Amino acid sequence: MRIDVVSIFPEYLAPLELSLIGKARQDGLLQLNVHDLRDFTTDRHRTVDDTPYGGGAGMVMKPEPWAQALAAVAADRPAASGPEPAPKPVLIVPSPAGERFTQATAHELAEEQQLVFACGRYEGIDERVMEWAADHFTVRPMSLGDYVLNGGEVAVLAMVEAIGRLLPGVVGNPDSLVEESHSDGLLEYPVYTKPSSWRDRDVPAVLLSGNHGKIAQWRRHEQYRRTAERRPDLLAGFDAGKLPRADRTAFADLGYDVVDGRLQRRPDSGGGQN
Ligand code: 6GU
Repeated sequence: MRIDVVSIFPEYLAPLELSLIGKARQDGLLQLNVHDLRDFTTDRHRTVDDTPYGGGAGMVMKPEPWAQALAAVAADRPAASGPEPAPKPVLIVPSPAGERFTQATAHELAEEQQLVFACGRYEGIDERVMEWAADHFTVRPMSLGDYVLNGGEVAVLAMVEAIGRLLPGVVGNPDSLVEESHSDGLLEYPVYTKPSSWRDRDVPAVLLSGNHGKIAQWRRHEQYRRTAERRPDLLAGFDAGKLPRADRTAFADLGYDVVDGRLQRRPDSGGGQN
């Protein structure tokens, strides 16, 4: 995969040289280039922003430096690998006004040949850039969640890590990708290591039992308990159609019944918090 990031703070992306993603770059699994938007300005002050039409607070990023930068990265793209022409690169525009970036999005984007990230600052990028870019890219404004960052750089660090670790060979043991939070729409179960007793706290006995069926069931039930407590919203999308009886009972104990293959919160189940 090839990734290009355009930013006015290229140094902000330095952590992408570390750890798993840095290793993937060294190993040639990921070709990642960071570009300084100011290199695509033509004025003496390397201006990238201006005041907003219609008034209001803050500054807006000017369109022309963005068009120059994006045209440059689109022109310098990987050659088609087969008889078909190379697909359009995906232009990801980090923004709290974007579509929500999820684990499913990460999987989808991990299949692409080229991703380009356009890091906005200030109040954002002139909207016409996204319209113009649609001729050269599949444009996807993306948000990490319902809070506001000062710019797209931190969001790009998060998205590149989430996508990069899904590329073949990046995570050493691919089994680690199977049993992690969100891989099955639920939160992950709690984990423990040695010593088995630590500061008067014992590891749950079932994990020391050697009974792999019991351990798998306990872990599933812990996933249900955690998800019901911390992220009850995720349970609405959970396929409860083929659950074993013990799992239905576990959900019943948490105040959820299975109705037409979906979990339904029992009205009288109290607690009040979920
Ligand atoms: Cl992707 N960008 C910015 N600037 N703020 C955000 C965000 C992205 N996701 C949540 N807040």
